[in-house]
Amino acid sequence: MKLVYSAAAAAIALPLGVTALQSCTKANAEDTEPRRYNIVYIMTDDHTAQMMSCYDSRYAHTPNLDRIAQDGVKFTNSFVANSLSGPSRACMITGKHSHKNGFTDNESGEPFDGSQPTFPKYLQEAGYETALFGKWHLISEPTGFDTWRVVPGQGDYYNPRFINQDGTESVEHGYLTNLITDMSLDWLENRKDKEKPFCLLIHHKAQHRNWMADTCNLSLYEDQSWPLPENFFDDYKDRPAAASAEMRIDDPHSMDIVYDLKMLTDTADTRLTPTYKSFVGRMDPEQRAKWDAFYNPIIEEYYNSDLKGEELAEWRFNRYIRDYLKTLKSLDDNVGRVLDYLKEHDLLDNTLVVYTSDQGFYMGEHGWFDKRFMYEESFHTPLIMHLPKGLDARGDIPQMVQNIDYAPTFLEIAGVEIPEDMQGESLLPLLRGENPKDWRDQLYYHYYEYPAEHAVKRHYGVRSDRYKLLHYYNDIDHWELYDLQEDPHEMNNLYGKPGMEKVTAEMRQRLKKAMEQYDDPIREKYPIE
Ligand code: SGN
Ligand code: CA
Repeated sequence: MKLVYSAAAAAIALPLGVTALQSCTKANAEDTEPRRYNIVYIMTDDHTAQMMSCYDSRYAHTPNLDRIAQDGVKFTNSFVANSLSGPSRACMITGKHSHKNGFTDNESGEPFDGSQPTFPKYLQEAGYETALFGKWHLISEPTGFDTWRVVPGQGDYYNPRFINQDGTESVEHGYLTNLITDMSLDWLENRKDKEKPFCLLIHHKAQHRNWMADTCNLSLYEDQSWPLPENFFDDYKDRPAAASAEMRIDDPHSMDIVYDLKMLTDTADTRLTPTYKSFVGRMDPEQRAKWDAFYNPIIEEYYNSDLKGEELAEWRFNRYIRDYLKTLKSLDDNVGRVLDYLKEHDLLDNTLVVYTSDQGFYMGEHGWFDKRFMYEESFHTPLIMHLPKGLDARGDIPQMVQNIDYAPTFLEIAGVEIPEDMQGESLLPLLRGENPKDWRDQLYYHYYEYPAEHAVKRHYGVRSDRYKLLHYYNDIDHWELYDLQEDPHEMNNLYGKPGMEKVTAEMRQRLKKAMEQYDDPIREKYPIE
């Protein structure tokens, strides 16, 4: 059910707690309305919490992202519903799990049904001005935005193509992370009706594969190296789906020496060499000269070194981490530009700034890169927010939240009634600093893209604050159970182990409940007693 915003209607329709947004003074009529905060939603791609210094200090230094967390809030238990780009974006924009919004995977090529309700559409109806810039990845044209400009598919890091709102395609000169920010700030600066509240979605391609840094950042971090994560050489015991995945950093078929690690030679002929050549082929002569000047000595050293075994794995891991960090430098700088703009224009007090990613990512844990699994690293996604005046939470928020929660949160902020069929929960009580007693105590997950690149089998599962139960299905029928307290890296599958009967039965009931609550039709195929 939709409700077009009107101050009177909102005052009646809003849940009780929302009155906390309103000032207590009766003198000012404006104070009796909910504050319709602006929303700046920055979503990156494949940016994982292990690579943000406010979450994890081992690798990255992200001062601008840390500013958001320091002045605002950091969700320490933030998750996605389906750890893959398109599906994650569809969950986020609809507030519904994949089986409800219809966009279950990237590779089937089925476009997102843009005629369905989404939070930008509700916000538009409520008088917000809405805009989207960057990666969209839902195949159909964006709907619900007054202004949009998106990249085709995954987008290009260098001199990227853009799809314009009039259907034409154009190429911009420069580096994508800078360009998406330029467009976003330009839109903020030149908005037609500055009286209207706005909702701006800044969707970066960074940190997606193949981590091509801006030329100005290429030489960073070369003097640093990091040890392999403890479970890099995971034997995948009792985890056949993990064993058959194709995402190991030390597997040349999965992580390509040319495409991913940039070791191009005249005779290179790997699976992804042609794609890499097309990417570097986008550069202008000056960009290319800087790129080659940086990589050529490393390429020469690599092919002369004849590294093997663990030494080679370490070398590959460190090149991966460095490229990721260099790409991240642009991202952090550009988030800084947005924060500075909002500050300089006195918008921070009236704007909710959200920073998140379409999912988490593996940085060598289990030997992997990529995502997809319901294991913690890719099920998690970073979520930090700078809160406007009137929302008083600060510091870490430990409650379990999921990307289906963003849409209802934004609606509640705008004074729009949350439609009954939205499956997420508004985060507003948490942003007000409350500790709701009845907050959810479990999360549901369902991943569909198989057979496909990286060979991660279909699975669904439930996570409580301590345990996780997963079922891999389709061409396999395999269950896993983890005690996250005792085994945070999920190395020890307890399913079917003696002594686990009670926990298993409880977790199966939790899964059954979650599947019923979210009405996932897969439960008819795999009923739980
Ligand atoms: C591309 C990548 C994959 C990645 C998917 C999905 N291959 O296909 O490594 O898992 O995107 O990523 S590449 O050779 O094209 O780089 S997602 O974030 O868009 O879901
Ligand atoms: Ca992604």
